[in-house]
Amino acid sequence: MLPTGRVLSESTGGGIDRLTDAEGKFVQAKLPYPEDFLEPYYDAETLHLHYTFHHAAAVTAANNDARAIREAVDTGKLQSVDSSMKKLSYHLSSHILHSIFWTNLTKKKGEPSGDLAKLIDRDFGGFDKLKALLTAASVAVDGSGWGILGYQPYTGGLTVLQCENHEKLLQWGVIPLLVVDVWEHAYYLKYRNRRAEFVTALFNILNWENAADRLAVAQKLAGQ
Ligand code: MN3
Repeated sequence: MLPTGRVLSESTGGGIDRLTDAEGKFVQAKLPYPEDFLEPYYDAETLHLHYTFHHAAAVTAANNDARAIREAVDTGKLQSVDSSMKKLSYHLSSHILHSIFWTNLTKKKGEPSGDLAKLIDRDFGGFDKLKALLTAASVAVDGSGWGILGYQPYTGGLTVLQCENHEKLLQWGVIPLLVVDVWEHAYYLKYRNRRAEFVTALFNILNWENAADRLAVAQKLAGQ
């Protein structure tokens, strides 16, 4: 099925992404489009490597981390469990953000509408200003990380985060709506060292309908 913007899992009744199977093991959802779907802005080779190796490795590692924590609990050998907890935070956050990232991309250039556009106007002063802020946050990440537009249920508003690695510099509770991967693996084949060019290009394929769907789910979860 090709993405139309309505790509949240039907199996969860349009709720938040389900990242595990029935046994609770982390699993990678299928890409919602063919690997060359986002050309020329996002090239097929990068997408292939990114999804098949980088994202998949995080899923495998998160399962290993979760198993190590469970074994430590079962055996009472808790001396080094903190290391597994740190790794799970890193790998599961990678799995969550990558899973969202694929659904945040589409072929059609668009802009926010409806409630999402209204909140963007209220919280940032308009789409152009949000675009400038999200771009600046993404381009300026120290090392590897993400720019994130999220919904903060404790305030009922939108927020832009600059996330280092996959799990640092966050606010508790924030539900990501739209995420920009600025790890070098996300762009280096095509854009080389030109991260800003990649982020600018990405705005041609951001799926604002998906972000709007995610806002509706986040507000529902928050009871707002
Ligand atoms: Mn990545």
